[in-house]
Amino acid sequence: MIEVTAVPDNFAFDPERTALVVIDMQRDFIEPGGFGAALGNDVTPLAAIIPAVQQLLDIARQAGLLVIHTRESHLPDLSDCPPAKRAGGPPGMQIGDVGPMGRILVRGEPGNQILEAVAPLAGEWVIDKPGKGMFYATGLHERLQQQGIDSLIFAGVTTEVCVQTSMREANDRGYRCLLIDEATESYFPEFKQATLAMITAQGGIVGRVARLQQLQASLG
Ligand code: TIU
Repeated sequence: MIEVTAVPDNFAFDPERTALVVIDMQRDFIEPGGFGAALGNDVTPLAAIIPAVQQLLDIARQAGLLVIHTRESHLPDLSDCPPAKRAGGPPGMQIGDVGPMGRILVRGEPGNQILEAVAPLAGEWVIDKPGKGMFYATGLHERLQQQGIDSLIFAGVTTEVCVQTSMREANDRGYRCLLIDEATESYFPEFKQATLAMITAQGGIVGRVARLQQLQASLG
């Protein structure tokens, strides 16, 4: 077992039973000129985590971890998009509408692609998810069980939305969860900090948080 110094206490994992999950590093959320920016968000803090996510990918690949990438995406006919979710967006900028990088959150559109800088390698899993959480309507839990995965290391965006939802779903399914601080970000810095605090409160009620350097040190 590998032991990582983390908050609130150490995170122990077996690399053969652990996956790195990189949540929704898609162009529409992170690039200037994408959907996230068009909604008025400052994407600069999100783009700033790219080097840390690259480093984390390198570490995970070298350690032989299963690597999983997710995208928040819907089918072109929106049959997997609940009307209530679609109605949550402002008029003209709802899921399926034509945004600055193609149809918003629709599979196959330019804005829905993972950033080139953190692109999946052959053999890595790419999970298209219609929800915020990575387990809803994806079949991912069954696939992870088949692989014997019991621990998950998380990165990606945004911390309080798709990352936190996925961690909570994972926690409920019995996975031991670690979030890497520098490899996740929010459009709202205070929401990131609040999320780290609530994940690790009460003895790590959702999971643990470590710095990239702490993970690196543990793998020697
Ligand atoms: N990936 C993800 O977090 N989806 C979002 O819609 N996040 C927002 O913060 N809006």
